[in-house]
Amino acid sequence: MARGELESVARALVPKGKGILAADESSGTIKRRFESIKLESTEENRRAYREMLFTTQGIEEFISGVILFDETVRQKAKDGRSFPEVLAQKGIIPGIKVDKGTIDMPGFPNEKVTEGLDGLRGRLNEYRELGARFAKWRAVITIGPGIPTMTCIHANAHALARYGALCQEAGLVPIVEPEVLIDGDHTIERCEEVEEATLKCVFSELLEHRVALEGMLLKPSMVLSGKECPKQASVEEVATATIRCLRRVVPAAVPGIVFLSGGQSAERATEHLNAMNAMGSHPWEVSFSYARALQDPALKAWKGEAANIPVAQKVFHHRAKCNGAARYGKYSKQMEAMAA
Ligand code: 5MM
Repeated sequence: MARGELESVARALVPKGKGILAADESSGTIKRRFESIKLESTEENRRAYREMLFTTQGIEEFISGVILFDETVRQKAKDGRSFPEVLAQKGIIPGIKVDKGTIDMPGFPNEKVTEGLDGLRGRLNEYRELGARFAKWRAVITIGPGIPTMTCIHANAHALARYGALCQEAGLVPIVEPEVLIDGDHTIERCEEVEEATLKCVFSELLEHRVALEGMLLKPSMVLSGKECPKQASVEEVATATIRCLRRVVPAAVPGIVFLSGGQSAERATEHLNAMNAMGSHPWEVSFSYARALQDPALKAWKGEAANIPVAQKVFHHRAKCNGAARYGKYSKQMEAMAA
């Protein structure tokens, strides 16, 4: 894909009113999600669940792209169409998670590095053939006593840049996801420091590796108080700190920022996105690439039962619509009340 095409796919993923559905849970993660509804994680249950999400009527009004997992990109809907075809026929861009998960970083207790660079060039070419037009790689940064170390931040930033360059070579838009975890009792101020140091390093590596910033998207975590922090920041404080931090370190050449939800409740993730967009215009589009915050209520409504598909799709449509409104800063609690 020429550079111009990468740029137009990147921009097509972040139009006003829309964002990305992350449905790229790997086998271990989807097993944990299904355990919460007491459902066995069989290949057919995973397929049926993804079909329920992807065939929700009208979802394309709020969803620009969907990130798939290796198994899902090869699966089919009941009518025989592959999932990438189902999505593309709705005008939704199919994407693919290409990292192979995290491992403990040797010599650096409680820190992680992401694997998956070996053989990546070949896998990217295959995913493009299967219909993917963008990709995603997640790095994990943990806050704790004495961590993160700059060595861990640097190792992860380097891998993200290598991945980004390979994606662009293969004609796939890279979504670069450095997740600063919400786990811990750290303050929002500490989170902001770590987020800033991480993103500074990530963009320095991306530039070193000649990744075209116009043809990529950033998927960061928001600047939040740690889950166990006694003082939880308000919605306004989170929005202000997150935008302040991103404005310092994310070049305006990047077309969009697509946040992960990272364990926030579905409604809180929508409120935070809304508050950021209500602050006014920003150098980049401020959007979403949520997994749990889009899916959790629908998963609970579905419970693995075919009879619950209509209600689960209604719930999923509602969450997508709320986040679509948050893209304009026009979400309100009334939207939840009306749907309830
Ligand atoms: C952080 O996880 C990403 C966004 O999801 P949330 O909005 O729930 O935070 C997500 O794309 C993530 O990468 C997958 O759901 C899980 O991936 P793994 O590789 O951990 O199964």
